[in-house]
Amino acid sequence: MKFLTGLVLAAAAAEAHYTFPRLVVNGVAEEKDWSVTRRTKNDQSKSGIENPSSGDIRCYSSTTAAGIATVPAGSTVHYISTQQINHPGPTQYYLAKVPAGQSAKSWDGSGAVWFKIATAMPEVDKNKQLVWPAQNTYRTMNATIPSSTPNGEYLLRVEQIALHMASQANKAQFYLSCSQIQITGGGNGVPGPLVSLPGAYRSNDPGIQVNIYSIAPDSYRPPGPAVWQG
Ligand SMILES: *[C@@H]1O[C@H](CO)[C@@H](O)[C@H](O)[C@H]1NC(C)=O
Ligand SMILES: [Cu+2]
Repeated sequence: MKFLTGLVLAAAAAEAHYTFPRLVVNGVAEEKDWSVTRRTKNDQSKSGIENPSSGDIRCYSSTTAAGIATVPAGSTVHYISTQQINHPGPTQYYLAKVPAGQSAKSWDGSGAVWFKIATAMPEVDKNKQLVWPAQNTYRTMNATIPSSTPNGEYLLRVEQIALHMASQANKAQFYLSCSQIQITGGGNGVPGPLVSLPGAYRSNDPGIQVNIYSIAPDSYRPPGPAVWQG
Protein backbone atom coordinates (compact mmCIF):
# COMPACT_ATOMS: atom_id res chain seq x y z
CA MET A 1 0.00 0.00 0.00
CA LYS A 2 2.75 2.40 0.97
CA PHE A 3 4.63 1.51 -2.19
CA LEU A 4 1.57 2.18 -4.32
CA THR A 5 0.97 5.54 -2.69
CA GLY A 6 4.57 6.46 -3.44
CA LEU A 7 4.14 5.60 -7.08
CA VAL A 8 0.97 7.63 -7.36
CA LEU A 9 2.65 10.63 -5.74
CA ALA A 10 5.64 10.35 -8.07
CA ALA A 11 3.32 10.27 -11.07
CA ALA A 12 1.46 13.32 -9.77
CA ALA A 13 4.73 15.21 -9.30
CA ALA A 14 5.93 14.39 -12.80
CA GLU A 15 2.63 15.64 -14.20
CA ALA A 16 2.45 18.73 -12.00
CA HIS A 17 0.19 21.34 -13.51
CA TYR A 18 -0.08 25.01 -12.70
CA THR A 19 -2.06 28.20 -12.28
CA PHE A 20 -0.93 31.82 -12.63
CA PRO A 21 -2.38 33.55 -9.53
CA ARG A 22 -0.15 36.65 -9.45
CA LEU A 23 0.51 39.36 -12.00
CA VAL A 24 3.91 41.09 -11.90
CA VAL A 25 4.17 44.61 -13.38
CA ASN A 26 7.68 46.01 -13.92
CA GLY A 27 8.98 43.59 -11.29
CA VAL A 28 6.31 44.32 -8.65
CA ALA A 29 3.94 41.43 -7.91
CA GLU A 30 0.32 41.92 -6.88
CA GLU A 31 0.24 41.82 -3.08
CA LYS A 32 -1.34 38.40 -2.75
CA ASP A 33 -2.66 35.68 -4.99
CA TRP A 34 -5.91 36.47 -6.78
CA SER A 35 -6.13 40.12 -5.68
CA VAL A 36 -6.30 41.63 -9.19
CA THR A 37 -6.11 38.30 -11.01
CA ARG A 38 -9.41 36.43 -11.19
CA ARG A 39 -9.34 33.13 -9.29
CA THR A 40 -9.64 30.37 -11.89
CA LYS A 41 -11.86 27.37 -11.25
CA ASN A 42 -8.81 25.07 -11.42
CA ASP A 43 -7.26 26.87 -8.43
CA GLN A 44 -7.18 23.54 -6.55
CA SER A 45 -6.99 20.94 -9.34
CA LYS A 46 -4.53 22.94 -11.50
CA SER A 47 -5.82 21.03 -14.49
CA GLY A 48 -5.63 22.46 -18.01
CA ILE A 49 -8.42 23.07 -20.51
CA GLU A 50 -8.45 20.55 -23.38
CA ASN A 51 -11.34 21.89 -25.45
CA PRO A 52 -10.43 25.28 -26.97
CA SER A 53 -14.09 25.89 -27.90
CA SER A 54 -15.23 25.68 -24.28
CA GLY A 55 -16.34 28.81 -22.43
CA ASP A 56 -13.48 28.18 -19.99
CA ILE A 57 -11.00 29.25 -22.68
CA ARG A 58 -11.77 32.93 -21.99
CA CYS A 59 -10.91 33.32 -18.32
CA TYR A 60 -11.37 29.77 -16.95
CA SER A 61 -14.78 30.53 -15.36
CA SER A 62 -12.92 32.63 -12.85
CA THR A 63 -14.51 34.64 -10.06
CA THR A 64 -13.92 38.38 -10.21
CA ALA A 65 -11.15 39.91 -8.10
CA ALA A 66 -11.41 42.77 -5.61
CA GLY A 67 -8.75 45.02 -7.11
CA ILE A 68 -7.54 46.61 -10.33
CA ALA A 69 -3.81 46.90 -11.06
CA THR A 70 -2.46 50.15 -12.49
CA VAL A 71 -0.27 49.29 -15.48
CA PRO A 72 1.57 52.09 -17.30
CA ALA A 73 1.64 51.55 -21.08
CA GLY A 74 5.07 50.25 -22.02
CA SER A 75 5.30 48.14 -18.85
CA THR A 76 6.80 44.68 -18.79
CA VAL A 77 4.42 42.09 -17.33
CA HIS A 78 4.61 38.42 -16.42
CA TYR A 79 2.88 36.00 -14.04
CA ILE A 80 4.15 33.88 -11.17
CA SER A 81 3.32 30.20 -11.69
CA THR A 82 2.40 27.91 -8.80
CA GLN A 83 4.50 25.09 -10.28
CA GLN A 84 7.25 24.86 -12.83
CA ILE A 85 5.89 25.38 -16.33
CA ASN A 86 7.24 22.01 -17.37
CA HIS A 87 5.13 21.36 -20.45
CA PRO A 88 6.46 22.67 -23.78
CA GLY A 89 4.34 25.18 -25.67
CA PRO A 90 3.86 28.87 -26.38
CA THR A 91 2.82 31.61 -24.00
CA GLN A 92 0.54 34.32 -25.39
CA TYR A 93 -0.95 37.49 -23.92
CA TYR A 94 -4.19 39.23 -24.87
CA LEU A 95 -5.96 42.43 -23.83
CA ALA A 96 -9.67 43.36 -24.01
CA LYS A 97 -10.88 46.91 -23.33
CA VAL A 98 -13.72 47.20 -20.85
CA PRO A 99 -16.70 48.86 -22.61
CA ALA A 100 -17.79 52.35 -21.53
CA GLY A 101 -20.04 52.22 -18.50
CA GLN A 102 -18.67 48.87 -17.30
CA SER A 103 -15.94 47.96 -14.82
CA ALA A 104 -12.98 45.60 -14.99
CA LYS A 105 -14.23 44.36 -11.63
CA SER A 106 -17.31 42.80 -13.20
CA TRP A 107 -17.13 42.75 -17.02
CA ASP A 108 -17.16 39.27 -18.53
CA GLY A 109 -14.99 39.83 -21.62
CA SER A 110 -17.64 38.68 -24.09
CA GLY A 111 -17.73 39.62 -27.75
CA ALA A 112 -15.06 40.26 -30.39
CA VAL A 113 -12.93 42.32 -28.00
CA TRP A 114 -9.61 40.48 -27.54
CA PHE A 115 -6.35 41.41 -29.25
CA LYS A 116 -3.04 39.65 -28.92
CA ILE A 117 -0.01 41.56 -27.64
CA ALA A 118 2.60 38.81 -27.36
CA THR A 119 3.38 35.29 -28.48
CA ALA A 120 6.47 33.11 -28.58
CA MET A 121 8.26 30.83 -30.99
CA PRO A 122 10.28 27.79 -29.89
CA GLU A 123 13.97 27.05 -30.08
CA VAL A 124 15.68 23.66 -30.11
CA ASP A 125 17.41 22.56 -26.92
CA LYS A 126 20.45 20.33 -26.53
CA ASN A 127 18.23 17.23 -26.60
CA LYS A 128 16.82 18.41 -29.96
CA GLN A 129 13.43 19.11 -28.36
CA LEU A 130 11.40 22.26 -28.96
CA VAL A 131 11.59 24.61 -25.99
CA TRP A 132 9.76 27.89 -25.40
CA PRO A 133 10.75 31.03 -23.43
CA ALA A 134 10.40 30.59 -19.63
CA GLN A 135 9.73 26.85 -19.96
CA ASN A 136 10.78 24.95 -16.81
CA THR A 137 10.67 28.12 -14.69
CA TYR A 138 8.17 29.29 -12.07
CA ARG A 139 7.02 32.25 -14.12
CA THR A 140 5.53 33.02 -17.53
CA MET A 141 7.57 34.80 -20.16
CA ASN A 142 7.68 38.59 -20.24
CA ALA A 143 5.36 40.65 -22.40
CA THR A 144 5.26 44.40 -23.04
CA ILE A 145 2.05 46.44 -22.92
CA PRO A 146 2.30 48.38 -26.22
CA SER A 147 2.96 52.04 -25.46
CA SER A 148 0.23 53.22 -27.87
CA THR A 149 -2.50 51.21 -26.09
CA PRO A 150 -5.34 53.65 -25.23
CA ASN A 151 -5.86 54.46 -21.53
CA GLY A 152 -8.63 52.70 -19.68
CA GLU A 153 -9.65 49.53 -17.94
CA TYR A 154 -8.85 46.19 -19.54
CA LEU A 155 -8.79 42.49 -18.90
CA LEU A 156 -5.29 41.09 -19.41
CA ARG A 157 -5.20 37.40 -20.30
CA VAL A 158 -2.18 35.11 -20.27
CA GLU A 159 -2.17 31.56 -21.61
CA GLN A 160 0.42 28.83 -21.85
CA ILE A 161 -0.48 26.01 -24.23
CA ALA A 162 1.00 22.65 -23.24
CA LEU A 163 1.69 20.69 -26.42
CA HIS A 164 3.39 17.52 -25.17
CA MET A 165 0.37 15.34 -26.13
CA ALA A 166 -1.07 17.64 -28.78
CA SER A 167 -0.63 15.32 -31.74
CA GLN A 168 -4.04 13.92 -30.68
CA ALA A 169 -7.19 16.02 -31.05
CA ASN A 170 -8.23 17.90 -27.89
CA LYS A 171 -5.06 16.93 -26.05
CA ALA A 172 -3.35 20.31 -25.96
CA GLN A 173 -3.79 21.77 -22.46
CA PHE A 174 -4.48 25.48 -21.93
CA TYR A 175 -3.32 27.08 -18.68
CA LEU A 176 -4.48 30.67 -18.27
CA SER A 177 -5.41 33.63 -16.09
CA CYS A 178 -7.18 36.96 -16.52
CA SER A 179 -6.33 40.09 -14.53
CA GLN A 180 -8.21 43.34 -14.01
CA ILE A 181 -5.97 46.25 -15.00
CA GLN A 182 -6.06 49.98 -15.73
CA ILE A 183 -3.69 51.18 -18.41
CA THR A 184 -2.29 54.67 -17.88
CA GLY A 185 0.03 56.87 -19.93
CA GLY A 186 -1.07 55.18 -23.14
CA GLY A 187 -1.61 56.46 -26.66
CA ASN A 188 -3.95 56.61 -29.61
CA GLY A 189 -3.38 53.17 -31.07
CA VAL A 190 -6.20 51.21 -32.68
CA PRO A 191 -5.75 47.65 -31.38
CA GLY A 192 -6.65 44.69 -33.61
CA PRO A 193 -7.48 42.27 -35.04
CA LEU A 194 -10.20 41.70 -32.42
CA VAL A 195 -11.41 38.15 -31.74
CA SER A 196 -13.85 36.38 -29.42
CA LEU A 197 -12.92 33.81 -26.81
CA PRO A 198 -14.19 31.20 -27.32
CA GLY A 199 -14.17 31.63 -31.09
CA ALA A 200 -10.58 32.41 -31.98
CA TYR A 201 -9.40 28.79 -31.68
CA ARG A 202 -10.38 25.47 -33.22
CA SER A 203 -9.27 22.06 -31.99
CA ASN A 204 -7.48 21.36 -35.27
CA ASP A 205 -5.66 24.67 -35.64
CA PRO A 206 -2.08 23.83 -36.66
CA GLY A 207 -0.75 25.43 -33.45
CA ILE A 208 -3.13 23.36 -31.26
CA GLN A 209 -3.19 19.91 -32.86
CA VAL A 210 0.50 19.45 -33.67
CA ASN A 211 3.23 16.90 -33.17
CA ILE A 212 6.01 19.04 -31.71
CA TYR A 213 8.38 16.08 -31.84
CA SER A 214 8.42 16.13 -35.63
CA ILE A 215 8.34 19.79 -36.75
CA ALA A 216 11.02 22.39 -37.36
CA PRO A 217 10.91 25.21 -34.78
CA ASP A 218 10.24 27.94 -37.33
CA SER A 219 7.30 26.01 -38.80
CA TYR A 220 5.29 26.23 -35.56
CA ARG A 221 2.24 28.54 -35.92
CA PRO A 222 0.87 29.89 -32.62
CA PRO A 223 -2.96 29.87 -32.70
CA GLY A 224 -5.14 32.95 -32.79
CA PRO A 225 -4.83 36.35 -34.46
CA ALA A 226 -1.68 38.23 -35.40
CA VAL A 227 0.03 40.20 -32.64
CA TRP A 228 -0.99 43.85 -32.51
CA GLN A 229 2.27 45.73 -32.82
CA GLY A 230 0.99 48.96 -31.21
C1 LIG B 1 11.67 40.45 -17.89
O1 LIG B 1 11.61 41.86 -17.84
C2 LIG B 1 12.27 42.41 -16.73
C3 LIG B 1 11.95 43.90 -16.68
O2 LIG B 1 12.19 44.51 -17.92
C4 LIG B 1 13.77 42.13 -16.86
O3 LIG B 1 14.44 42.66 -15.75
C5 LIG B 1 13.96 40.61 -16.90
O4 LIG B 1 15.31 40.31 -17.13
C6 LIG B 1 13.11 40.00 -18.00
N1 LIG B 1 13.20 38.57 -17.86
C7 LIG B 1 13.28 37.74 -18.89
C8 LIG B 1 13.34 36.28 -18.56
O5 LIG B 1 13.32 38.11 -20.04
CU1 LIG C 1 0.18 17.81 -18.05
